[in-house]
Parts: sequence; structure tokens; C-alpha cells
Amino acid sequence: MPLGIVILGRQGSGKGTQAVRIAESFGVVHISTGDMLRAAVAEGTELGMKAKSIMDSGDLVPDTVINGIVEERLQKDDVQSGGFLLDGFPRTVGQAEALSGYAENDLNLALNLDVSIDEVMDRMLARGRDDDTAEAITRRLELYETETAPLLDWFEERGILKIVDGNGAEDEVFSRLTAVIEEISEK
Ligand code: B4P
Repeated sequence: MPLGIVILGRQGSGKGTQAVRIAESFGVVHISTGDMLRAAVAEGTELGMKAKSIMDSGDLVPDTVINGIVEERLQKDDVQSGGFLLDGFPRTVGQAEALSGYAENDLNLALNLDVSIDEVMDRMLARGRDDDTAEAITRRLELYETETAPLLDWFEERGILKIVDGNGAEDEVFSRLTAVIEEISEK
């Protein structure tokens, strides 16, 4: 059975950084909703035009928009044969419910990359992406607490949540994540 993984964590916790390495190492397809949205912005598509101002302010793109994009991507052949690693999705209970509607049986692990607020602030300010202004970062962290943190209970109730310490060097964090994924893939 191919692996089905979601990676959660505060914005700036290193989900994207680690997801690229996990996908390479375990052969799963990396699906980043943030990357998909940034690509749509760069291409100037209708979705990109709608998403740009939402992302710049630190708000979340509406569930109805994101859910459709992810559902379509999960149906592609590469995902069906190789499995998936969802990075940055789900971010709300509505998104988690949509995901369980189209992939519940394929989901084996929810990783939460745990990094303190102070540390993610520093990392995002150092990263300096268009949406990494102090106001947008504050807004994203507020939304994380109200919209995304409740998902930890949601995945815990389903018995698939693993919390991984995301502090420290990239290689150290990757080793911790690898150990958890290997344990699951051997089951
Ligand atoms: P995302 O693209 O998902 O980005 P992110 O959460 O800000 O960052 P991530 O956790 O991936 O951290 P990274 O590896 O870059 O979202 C961007 C926006 O898109 C959202 O705010 C929202 O508007 C929209 N969006 C996306 N998905 C959505 C959804 N499902 N629903 C609604 N809206 C959605 O790491 C951060 C920095 O730290 C990097 O500079 C990295 O080099 C550095 N770093 C990483 N690991 C480190 C380590 N161990 N030590 C030191 N630095 C480290």
C-alpha cells in the first residue's frame, strides 16, 4: 500500500523544507498547497489573482477553492501508484473533513512539526517571502491557533497523529521524521 501522509505545523515550521526531503527519500508525491497557489499567482491565472491578496494578508484561501484543487490532484496516476505527502493541507477542520471524504482509507500518518512561535517568527522574517511581512505573519499565527491547531485533536482521535520536534538543524529534524515514517511503513 502506498503511504498517505499529511504534515502539519505552524507557518514557517519547516514543513516545505522537510516535505521535499521526505518525498525524495520515500518516493511519495509531494503536494504543497502553498506551492500550487504561488504557481497560480506567478502564472496570473484566475485562481492566482484571487489568492494573491489573501496570501499577502496572511489569511487562508477559502476551503471551497482549496478542497477542489487537492481532490483533483489526488486522483492523478502518480499519486495513486506512489502515495502522497500533503504539505500545508489540511489547515482547517473543513479541509480535513473533505480529505477524509476522498482519501480516508489512504491516510496513514499525520505529522505535526512542533516549533515555538518565537522560532517560526525568526525563520519567516529571515526567509523574506512576499507574504512574510510582520502583519501577515502575526495573522497567519493567529489563524494557526484558531483554525489549524484543532486538527491535532481531529487526527489524534483517528489514531494517526505523531508529534515531532521541529527545533534544531534541518538534518536532525529530518532524522526524527524519517524514524517515525519508517516505523509506520513497516507496519
Ligand atoms: P505555505 O506555503 O504552506 O508556507 P508556510 O506554512 O509559511 O511555511 P512552511 O512551514 O512550509 O516553512 P518552510 O519550509 O518554508 O503557506 C503559505 C500561504 O498559502 C498561507 O499563509 C495561506 O495563505 C496559503 N495556503 C497554503 N495552503 C493553504 C490551505 N490548505 N488553505 C488555505 N490557505 C492555504 O520554512 C520556513 C523557513 O525556515 C525557511 O526559510 C527555511 O529555510 C527555514 N527552515 C526550515 N527548517 C529549518 C531549521 N530546522 N532550522 C532553521 N531554519 C529552518
